[in-house]
Amino acid sequence: MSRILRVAVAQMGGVQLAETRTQVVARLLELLREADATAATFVVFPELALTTFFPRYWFDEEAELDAFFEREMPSAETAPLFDEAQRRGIGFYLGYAERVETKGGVRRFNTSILVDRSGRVIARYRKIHLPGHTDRREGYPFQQLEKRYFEVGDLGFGVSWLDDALIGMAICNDRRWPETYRVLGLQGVELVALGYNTHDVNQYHRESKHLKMLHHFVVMQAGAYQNGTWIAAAGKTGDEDGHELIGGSCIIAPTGEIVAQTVSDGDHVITYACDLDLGIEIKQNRFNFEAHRRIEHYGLITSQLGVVAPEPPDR
Ligand code: ING
Repeated sequence: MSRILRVAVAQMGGVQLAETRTQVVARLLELLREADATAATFVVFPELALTTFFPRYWFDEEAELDAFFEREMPSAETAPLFDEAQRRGIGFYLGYAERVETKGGVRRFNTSILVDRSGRVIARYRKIHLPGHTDRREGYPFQQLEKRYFEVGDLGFGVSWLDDALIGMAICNDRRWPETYRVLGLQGVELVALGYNTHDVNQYHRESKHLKMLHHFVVMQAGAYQNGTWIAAAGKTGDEDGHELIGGSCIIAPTGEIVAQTVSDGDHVITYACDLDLGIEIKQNRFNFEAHRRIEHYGLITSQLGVVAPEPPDR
């Protein structure tokens, strides 16, 4: 008997700068109800789901920046989402900006959590691949200051059992790096939940919308197939204070096929009955790591950071 997990991807339209946490949580609650109406038992919300994508803005004052971070999760504003999910017996992935006070000082991460169907946080992930820059880029259409506002995640890529599904987490730019999926794949991941916020234009060079969407999908389809895992990707999409975020929220099978995809750029739920055993055949044959990988030849992947190429022959 196959293990079927009814997964919902809860895509959000833009979160405007002026929207309060309470207003955003009301939208998340509506998405949760819509997901429940499709009999989903696991819902994936986007990256930084509680706020606008604030790394597009430069902040001089720490207090201004901290307004976008959560000091506790659940908080008073987000507790209704946890309560409603627990009442409906639904687990979820939620992306948000995490602020932690430690003996060594304040730390800030681009974080996601995995919440089980009893409303308990069973796993936390802190984004590892932070794109963008730390300095202010005059003349750019928007800033991309994740490297300035967040620390590199310190929890690695992990997997957790949510009922009988082995779930891993990633966030946005992580989806572009094959290492993300392979480290999760080496832990037997069956579903990678990820949220993203991707502007539909690049800061520094023109790129067609076609290419933006091709890159968005191809990296996840490859990651799914090469590791025999499902991927559920929830975007924050559409207009955010005059900036456009791509849509393309989707659910991808371990075969690499896109089985469900949004065609809008607003608040929208797509659901699919994911057969978690679909990946077994791929993991036992085509990508049977134990039988086919040759780690004795992969040393450069973890020992060398950047490219080291031989000089070209004298011409
Ligand atoms: N956003 C973008 C992403 O990886 C980006 C940044 C866009 C990097 C396009 C490279 C190319 O989708 C986040 N939040 O990581």
